[in-house]
Parts: sequence; structure tokens; C-alpha cells
Amino acid sequence: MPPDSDAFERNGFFVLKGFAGAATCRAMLDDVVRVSRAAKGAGLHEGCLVMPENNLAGGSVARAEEGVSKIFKLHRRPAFRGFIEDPRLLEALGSLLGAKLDCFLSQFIFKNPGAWGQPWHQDAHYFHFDDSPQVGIWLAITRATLQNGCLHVMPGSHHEPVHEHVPDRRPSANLGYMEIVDHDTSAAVPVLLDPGDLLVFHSHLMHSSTDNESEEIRAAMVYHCARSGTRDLADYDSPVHDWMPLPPIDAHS
Ligand SMILES: O=C(O)CCC(=O)C(=O)O
Repeated sequence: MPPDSDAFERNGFFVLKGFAGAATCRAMLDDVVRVSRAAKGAGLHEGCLVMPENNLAGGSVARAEEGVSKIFKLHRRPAFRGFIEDPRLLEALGSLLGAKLDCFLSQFIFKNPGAWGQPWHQDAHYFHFDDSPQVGIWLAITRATLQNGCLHVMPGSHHEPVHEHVPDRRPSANLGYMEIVDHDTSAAVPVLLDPGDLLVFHSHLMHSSTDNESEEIRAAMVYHCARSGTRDLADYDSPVHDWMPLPPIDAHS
């Protein structure tokens, strides 16, 4: 499954269909359900940061995970580490970034029914590093459809510098949601995925997601990788970053 480097250069993203099997997706989902319940829907559990879904706050949920938005810092857990260290993935990432890589960020996104989407942004806005780009991978744990709030991307927008981001103006928006309002996103395309499909994208790519207007969960597991040696220039310690070296690519060839 070779990476589509041309599409990455041209559009800022590509999709690897059927990258992960059902058992991998199931194991991830089972683990985050355990973490959500142990944390009672918010806070820290075994170093993982569980964030509630603000738009669903106040409603009663039968199970803790139904009120969770995202869980950060998962990539050292067995259910998640094997995936990011999969030689097929290391090879794809290596051809985009080079042979020595770190995974510095991971998040599971539940996107429960009624959850709001994330507005237009570039992930690079959140990364204050001395190197660029970073690469994100977004694994569909469930299907991603127009109704359940799939991602939308702006092809070619990875050539843009990082735009100004303003706070998401919706009163119940989740913590940390920021929005680009100075760029025409009318040429955006939806990224419709089946479970196990993988979106690979550039950290400058403008993307957003819509609200989950369906009765089903739209779950995804997202990792972000950087070249080893990348330095974080922020003057604060990010509560969601955790720099973990990945096996060098030639260890697998
Ligand atoms: O999956 C989503 O709904 C939004 C995810 C996203 O935009 C991100 O993690 O940067």
C-alpha cells in the first residue's frame, strides 16, 4: 500500500482504503470505553486526558462514554501503540517526513449523536515547533458520513501559511476549538470513509467537521507525527503532547 506522495504534495492529503481491520478498530474502541468509564466521563485516568462534550453537558447519559468528546495521550497504550508502529504506516509516514519520526499527539474522537463539529482550522495553528510540516493520520473507527459529521478538507490549502484563528463563537463549543474566518472554503470536499480507512494529511491542511446529526456514533482515532529532533518552542507545557520516538524505518526493511 504505497503512500500517494503526489496527492499529498498536490492536495495535502490522501486516503488509504481498508488500512486497519475490524479487530484493531474494536480494540481501540473497547479501550477508550474502559478509560471513559474509569474517569467517569472527564478528567485523568492512567495519564489519559478525558474531555467532555460541551454540547451534550447537562443531558443525562446512560454510559460515561456517551458524554465524552475526545481522549488524549493514548499512543503508549497497547491498543494504540501497535497501530502507530505498524511498518506499513511507518513507511508511508517516512516517505513524507523522513526515516526518524516521533509521535507527539494522539486523540480518540467519539463524536456521539448530537456532538458538534470542529470548525475550519489548520492543526499547525496548535503546534509551535521549529519544523514543518507535521503529518496527521485520521483512522475511521466507524463509518464517516455527511449525516454523522465526517471531515471536510480544502484541497491545496496546505500551501497556505497558518492563518489567524479566532475562538469558536458557539457558546457550547468544546474547549480549544478555534476557527479560520479569513479564507474561502467553498471548494471543500467531504471525506467519506468506511471503518478502517485512513486519512493522511498535512498539518497546514484546512479541515473541519460537521455536527453529528445521526443516531450513530462517528468515532475516529487521530495521531500526529513529526521528524525526530523537532523542538517545541511554546513557552508552556502542552497538556496533550507526549513525544514518543517511533521505530526507525530501516529496522523493518
Ligand atoms: O474528527 C473531527 O470531527 C475533527 C477532528 C479534527 O479536525 C482534528 O482533530 O484536527
